[in-house]
Formats: sequence, structure tokens, C-alpha cells
Amino acid sequence: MAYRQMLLLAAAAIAAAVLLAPASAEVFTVGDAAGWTLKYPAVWTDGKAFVVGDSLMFMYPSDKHNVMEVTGTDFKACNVTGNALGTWNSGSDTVPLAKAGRRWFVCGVGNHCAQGMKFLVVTADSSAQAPAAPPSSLASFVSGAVSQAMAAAGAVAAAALMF
Ligand SMILES: *[C@@H]1O[C@H](CO)[C@@H](O)[C@H](O)[C@H]1NC(C)=O
Ligand SMILES: [Cu+2]
Repeated sequence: MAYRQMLLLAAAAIAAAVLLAPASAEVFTVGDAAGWTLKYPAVWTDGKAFVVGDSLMFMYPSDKHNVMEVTGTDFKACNVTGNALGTWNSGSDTVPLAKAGRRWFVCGVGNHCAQGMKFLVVTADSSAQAPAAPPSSLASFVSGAVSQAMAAAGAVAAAALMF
């Protein structure tokens, strides 16, 4: 029965590794299908969870728009002649969310910001990303994962014995 024990241990190790692996970085296309245009949906960030390591992808015609990162004050006033914290204008710009915190993005062309081409993104620290059912401790989470894996491996082993 050594083979079966090895199978159980291997399955447990794999399941634990999968369950404990951090979620992979996500690339968010700003505005989804609409892109970064005058039709940018004001509710685009609603329900989205941005964490450190994710990035924003701005897609737009580079002769019509740009991307400016501004301060919260300039954001409120749509002041694009203030001191921009960053400017992108390739039409296909990736902006990494490298740190936790708030960042304000606007379009700096014409009065596009006032027309709604603006949003605030709040990036959470990756370690703050809780699993679906927060465990009381990491130890209980690991032992839970292992017992789940053992159950899964048991099912696999039982199925294997049937064939
Ligand atoms: C925009 O920001 C700049 C630099 O901070 C400032 O000099 C200017 O008065 C601001 N304009 C408006 C309309 O707030
Ligand atoms: Cu614009």
C-alpha cells in the first residue's frame, strides 16, 4: 500500500500548492470593450478589485486622447494644466499598479475630463487579498487544504481501484 500512500501525499502536496498560490496578476482594460474613449463608462471600476501587481491597459486612438495621472485636487477640478504625475500617449499604454493606494487618471485632451474621461483607482496590498472563506489561522487553512486534498486523493484512489 506504499504506492497508495505516495499517491495521497502527492495529491495533498499539489492541492496545497494550488490553494496557497497567490492569485496571478490581472490586466484590466480600462473601459472594457468601450476602451478609453468619450464613452468611458463612469462605473467601470465598480465591483473590480485592484491589487498590487495588477495593471491597467489603456486602449484609444492616440490622435484623439491621452492618459494623464494627476493629484486628487487636479482630478476634482479636471485641471490638466497642473503638475501631471505621469503622461502616456501611445494609444496602447500599460500602467502597472505597483503600489497600494489611490491614483487618479484623466484624459488631458480638450474638455474630455469634464465630459467624464476620468477615474480613481484604489489598489489594495496583495497580502490583503483574502481567500473566499477567511481561515482563523494559516495553520488551520493549511490543514484544511491538506484534508481536502486527502479526501480528493482518496476519491481518486478509490476510482483508480475500481478500474
Ligand atoms: C491647475 O494647476 C496649476 C498647478 O498646480 C495651478 O497653477 C492652476 O492654477 C490650476 N488651475 C486651476 C483652474 O485650478
Ligand atoms: Cu480624451
